[in-house]
Amino acid sequence: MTASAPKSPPAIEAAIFDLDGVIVDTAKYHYMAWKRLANELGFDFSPEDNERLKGVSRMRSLEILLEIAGLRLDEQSKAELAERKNRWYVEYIGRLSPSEILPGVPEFIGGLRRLGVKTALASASKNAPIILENLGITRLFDAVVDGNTASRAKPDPEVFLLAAGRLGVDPCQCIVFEDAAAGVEAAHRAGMYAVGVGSPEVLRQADHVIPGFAGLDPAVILELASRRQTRCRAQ
Ligand code: B16
Ligand code: MG
Repeated sequence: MTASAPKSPPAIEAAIFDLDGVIVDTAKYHYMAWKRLANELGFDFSPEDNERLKGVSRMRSLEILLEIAGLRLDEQSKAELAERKNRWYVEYIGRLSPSEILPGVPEFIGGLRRLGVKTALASASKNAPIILENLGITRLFDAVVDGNTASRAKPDPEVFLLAAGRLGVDPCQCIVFEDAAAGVEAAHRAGMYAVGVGSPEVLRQADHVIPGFAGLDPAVILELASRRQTRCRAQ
């Protein structure tokens, strides 16, 4: 019996992007709206507290805010507060313009698409479609999966698996770009290669960390991910 040669990992065929913190910094608008709500309720909410809300669903964010204030409310009051915060947030993001797209993002995604890679957006935000419209980049994505479609929050892998399904690509041939630790964990649980966007201290579990997309060559990242992907079942 001859020993079979080790199988090389399949090439990356799709790239899946988180929204807030990867494509655009909407965290500052979430912060303005949560702080306004906290102030109305009689307490303060700091930028450090806001870090805990990144990548977290709207309802879970409210629960964290209330935990910080030591407040316990019934479900109906929580739903009303979340709705009030969202009205302010939607007002703020109504003024978003293409100038707020993070540096290098359109060039990087455009480059991937020219190399034949499919692209998807996978965000916890129920406002993702309006944000993409206001930034003028809806056309950069073959599929959009957001908080309206996915019911389970990251680190559950649902949002990424739905995106891979929409693109018709095996999860292990997908690369994910994420700024939150919970998102990196979700990508790994989906069997995907995870690139952290931001600080290596926060994104310790990522397979690779980049500070941002400016000047980043899509071919180099694809080559790296294709070579290092170890989560394919048949490998
Ligand atoms: P919405 P991402 C997340 O976006 C934000 O990081 C998080 O702070 C926010 O609570 C969540 O979306 C839900 O947003 O209230 O608009 O539905 O990072 O998953 O793109
Ligand atoms: Mg994010």
